[in-house]
Amino acid sequence: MLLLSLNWWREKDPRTPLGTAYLYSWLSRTDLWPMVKVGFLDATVADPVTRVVQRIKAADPSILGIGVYVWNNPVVRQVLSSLRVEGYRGKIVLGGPEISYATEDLPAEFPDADYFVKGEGETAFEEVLRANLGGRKAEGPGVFTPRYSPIAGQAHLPKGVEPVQPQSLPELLPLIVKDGFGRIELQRGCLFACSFCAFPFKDRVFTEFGMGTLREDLRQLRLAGVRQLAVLDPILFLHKERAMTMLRALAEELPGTRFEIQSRPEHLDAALIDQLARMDVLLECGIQSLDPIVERAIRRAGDPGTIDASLRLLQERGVDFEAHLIFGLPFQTVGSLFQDVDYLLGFHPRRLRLFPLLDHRGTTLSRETQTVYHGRMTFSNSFPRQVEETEWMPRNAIASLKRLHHELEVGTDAVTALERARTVLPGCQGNGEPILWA
Ligand code: B12
Ligand SMILES: C[S@@+](CC[C@H](N)C(=O)[O-])C[C@H]1O[C@@H](n2cnc3c(N)ncnc32)[C@H](O)[C@@H]1O
Repeated sequence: MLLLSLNWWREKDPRTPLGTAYLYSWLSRTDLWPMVKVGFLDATVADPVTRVVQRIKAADPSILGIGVYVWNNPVVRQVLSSLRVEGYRGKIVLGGPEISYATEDLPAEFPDADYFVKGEGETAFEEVLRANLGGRKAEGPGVFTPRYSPIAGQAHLPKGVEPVQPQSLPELLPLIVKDGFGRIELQRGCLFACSFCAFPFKDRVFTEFGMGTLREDLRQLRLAGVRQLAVLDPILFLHKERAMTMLRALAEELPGTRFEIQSRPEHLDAALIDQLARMDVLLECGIQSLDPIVERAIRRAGDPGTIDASLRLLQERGVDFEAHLIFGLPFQTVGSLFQDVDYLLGFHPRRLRLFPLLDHRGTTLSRETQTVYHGRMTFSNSFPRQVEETEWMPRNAIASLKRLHHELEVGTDAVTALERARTVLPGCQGNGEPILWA
């Protein structure tokens, strides 16, 4: 069996993403292990399709598993159709967020696939292997053949059962750590339902992994030379006591390491910020918008007082943090966006990031663009589908904001980049009276 990843190319990324590494580590603990041979084929979306197809054909696996994400969706389709044209007869299994979030259109979109796995891949992929070995059709939660209808519902690990952490397997460490950089997942899912977000897994099942093996897993990462660790979880600070235990474990087991951790500022408190200040941390604060009208529209409400207090404390304690905003959201004007920009710059974040709204398939917002916002929001047709114009933000303003986005991403100083942007963006001085969100 071959696990193919088609990655978004970045120099620093380890060769194998955790999505497929988790499938391997799970299978390694099942009774199937002696009967299967698993290989990774890690390529990037920039690699020529013909080369990827050649490599798959050379391995000639009986099962080919692919993680489908927004950045590789069109490439996966090209790879699959070339593979079939070239006579590949093995079973093709697709999983990942683009599959988890899709609906009835899947068979038409990927006519060459044999199975679609929605949700957590571990047990569902195991079922596909068992079925293949037993000469039967795979079935069960989250496993669909193209003819199965409806393609709805997701696979999850049974209650109380946790995934097998890839860092616990020595053979995986060189694949998931590169030049001292690695990633770790400490919980699965997210409890929130922000309308724009395509966070796996769609049905909001949320599991916090137990801490039984945490320290040992972190020690393995230290032995593998990790000096920079990205924690993938969006709401790590939701439960403060647990978050504090995790932070202490990270700090003690991986001394001298820089941690990249996501947080909604409203989930932080003084004790957590104190602990963060003792560590080498980059906190990635997803703000998205602080305009109450926009927040209501995207189902993202954070108490402004708590957000303000957290940002103030982060600044005071010298914790390095990024602030993220999205532009092109429903009801968001240029004035509203810049009100947020100016407010956030007051806390001197290490980096301000402004993302163009992406229309991710299967999200509430994507559905709304076909209903309540029909004709009021326009997106590009290429992947990922980016906002181009909204009733509230003109096309030329969005085009300028995309240039600003790129400038900020390549590290242009925020104040300089924003000053330039302001000269071409009408309405960026705010909607009138400054609103004190706090
Ligand atoms: C690491 C990461 C990246 C890396 C990419 C790494 C790479 N391999 O190329 C980087 C930093 C480059 C990146 C970039 C982007 N990312 Co990103 N990223 C992530 C992140 C944080 C972690 C992925 C991960 O390892 N998850 C942990 C594993 C265990 O979960 P998983 O991947 O979903 O895998 C499980 C299942 O999906 C399934 N599965 C996965 N593969 C397979 C394969 C088979 C065969 C089967 C059966 C099952 C299966 O089983 C796995 C185990 O249960 C996720 C958020 C998250 N926490 O998941 C976002 C996420 C994947 N990214 C996302 C987005 C939108 C982006 C960007 C477009 C952001 C932007 N605005 O530019 C860019 C892409 C570049 C571009 N401009 O197009 C979205 C994807 C939505 C989608 N539909 O694909 C996510 C979900 C974040 C979000 N909430 O919006 N990203
Ligand atoms: C990987 S996401 C992490 C999101 C974070 N968990 C949060 O609190 O929303 C990183 C950033 O991508 C941006 N982002 C997420 N979904 C987006 C979308 N649909 N369109 C554009 N940007 C998006 C947000 O600014 C977010 O903070």
